[in-house]
Amino acid sequence: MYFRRVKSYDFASLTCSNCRASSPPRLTDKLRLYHVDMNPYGHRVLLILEAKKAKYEVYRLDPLHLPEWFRVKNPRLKIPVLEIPTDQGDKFLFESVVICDYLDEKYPRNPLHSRDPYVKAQDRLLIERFNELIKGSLECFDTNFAFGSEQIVQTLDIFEKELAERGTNYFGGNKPGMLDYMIWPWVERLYLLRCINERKFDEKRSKFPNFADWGDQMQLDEVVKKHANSPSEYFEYYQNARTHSMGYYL
Ligand SMILES: N[C@@H](CCC(=O)N[C@@H](CS)C(=O)NCC(=O)O)C(=O)O
Repeated sequence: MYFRRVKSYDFASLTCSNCRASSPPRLTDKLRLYHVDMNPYGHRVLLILEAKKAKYEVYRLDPLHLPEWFRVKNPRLKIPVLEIPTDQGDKFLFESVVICDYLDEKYPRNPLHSRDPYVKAQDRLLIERFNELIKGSLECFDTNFAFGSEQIVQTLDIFEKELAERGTNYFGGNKPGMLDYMIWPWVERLYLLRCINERKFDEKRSKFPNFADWGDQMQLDEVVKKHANSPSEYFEYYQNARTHSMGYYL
C-alpha cells in the first residue's frame, strides 16, 4: 500500500531522493493519503480508512524536503491531506477530523459515529478536549520525556470518568467508534514512557483503571494492529526527531 515504508528513522540521512519532481498521477478509483510516516494526525486517517475498508494508497512525504507540487495541493502545507477522485478531477481535504468525518459519511459500512445526535456532539467535544493531552504529550516528547505533565493527567482523568459513566469497553460501545480512533494515535505513543521508567508508568496506569483496560483492548483491535508501532519504535523516533527540529511534524 505504501510507496515506501521506512522503519528506521535516520533523519540525518534523509535526502530528496523520494521527493518526486512531479506530482503523482491523477487518481482513478482509489483515495490517496499524503502522509508523513509516524505522524499522529495521519495515523487517525489511516485508522478510519482501514475501519471503512476503503481503497486507498499512501503517498509518503519527506517532511524535511516537501516537494514544490505539494504546496499547490495544500497551500497551508499541513499534512495529512486526502486526495479524492471525482468526475470533475481530484479534490482535496485536510484537517484530520474533517477527513475522518467525511470518510464516515462517504462509506456507510461500519458507522463510527453514534446515531444519537447528542452522543455524537458529546464525542466531538471530547475530541476537542483531547487536544490538551496532545499539547501535553508534545511538550513531554519534545523536551525530556518528563513525567506527570498536568495536561496529560487532567485529560486522562476526564476520559477515565467518561468510560466509567458510559459503562462500556469502548467510548463507541462494544466496539471502537470515532472517538476511540481519534484519540488512539496519541495513547499508543504514550506507552513509550514505559521504556523510560517502567515503575512510574505502571503507577500512573493504576490511577486510570478503566482507561488502562480500554488501552489494552484497543491494542487487540484489528484496525489498530494494522497501523501499530511498538513503544520502542516511538521512543527511538521521538529521540531522533528532537535532534532534527521535527517539532512541526510530531
Ligand atoms: N489540525 C490538523 C493538524 C495537522 C498538523 O498540525 N499537521 C502538522 C504535522 S503534525 C503539519 O503539517 N505541520 C507543517 C506545518 O505546519 O508547516 C489536523 O488535524 O490535521
